[in-house]
Amino acid sequence: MTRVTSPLLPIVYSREVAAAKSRNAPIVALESTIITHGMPYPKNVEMAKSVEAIIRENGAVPATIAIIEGVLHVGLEGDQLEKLAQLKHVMKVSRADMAFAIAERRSGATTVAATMIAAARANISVFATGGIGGVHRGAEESFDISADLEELAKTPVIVVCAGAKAILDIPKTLEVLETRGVPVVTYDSDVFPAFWSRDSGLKSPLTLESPAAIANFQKVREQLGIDGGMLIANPVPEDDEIPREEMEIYIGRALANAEREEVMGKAVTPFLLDNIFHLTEGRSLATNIALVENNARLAAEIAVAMS
Ligand code: PSU
Ligand code: MN
Repeated sequence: MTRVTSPLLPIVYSREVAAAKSRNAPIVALESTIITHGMPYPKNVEMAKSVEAIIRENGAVPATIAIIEGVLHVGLEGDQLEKLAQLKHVMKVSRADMAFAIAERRSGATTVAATMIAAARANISVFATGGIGGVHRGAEESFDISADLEELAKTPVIVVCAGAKAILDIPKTLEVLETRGVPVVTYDSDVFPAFWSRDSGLKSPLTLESPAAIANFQKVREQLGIDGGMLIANPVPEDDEIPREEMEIYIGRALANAEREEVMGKAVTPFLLDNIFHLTEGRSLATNIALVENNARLAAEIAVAMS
């Protein structure tokens, strides 16, 4: 492990990421909440390892981001990844509590928002995940809007996802992204995807058909002095999708369970994902893994095109 001290917070890089940084090789950031709060062990660590391998196969270097006992890690060694995937009481860390986890020497898994903050600090501009957080259904009552949206508005990282999780209010999520000036680009399709399904029923605000076009779009944004992030939505492969009508049934039940059990705040997303996993008898997890792998491939291609 190589310790690199900056004028700001010290970051510990994995050997592989430190080497990639020194030769200016393309790097793709990965989040860790999806590992600790999004999938059960051991599927979570299998997913994390296969996603890293896919990024390498496509010419980039993976940097899984997490806080381990108060230290911000960008890139994890194999044993660290394995340990993280087995942790029972790890914090789910977003912008609000990222510094708290570090100050209090806790371990924390980074959400999309926190991973973007760390990636930007490490000069990594492409990040692959499953689905971003967004405006929850019923947000007009609960005010539950993911910090991921605000982070996309201000932090200059390209986030590759499979759309917004269908458990959310997707039209409202797109409205907030538009208001906050975040480009939403669907890869190779006119329709915005809904995580487990290829079609959310909504038209995509923008469409691009190649990693080179995405890299060029980002270049022009920079030339215009437009900062902040951009969202690339990559539809789940056809063979792996669960159609929207079918997902709606499970989502309806999961939302009713969450309401009955009065689940609130940051527990909502992990609760719904776990509930849907059981309701679909594991099918949602297979789809989730397939879409993250698909996003890792595209993110690596974009990182290569930008370098
Ligand atoms: N996508 C997944 N699984 C997950 C998440 C996303 O496939 O577990 C996580 C991400 O870390 C995302 C977070 O940032 O859920 C959103 O949580 P919230 O809605 O509480 O902001
Ligand atoms: Mn929330």
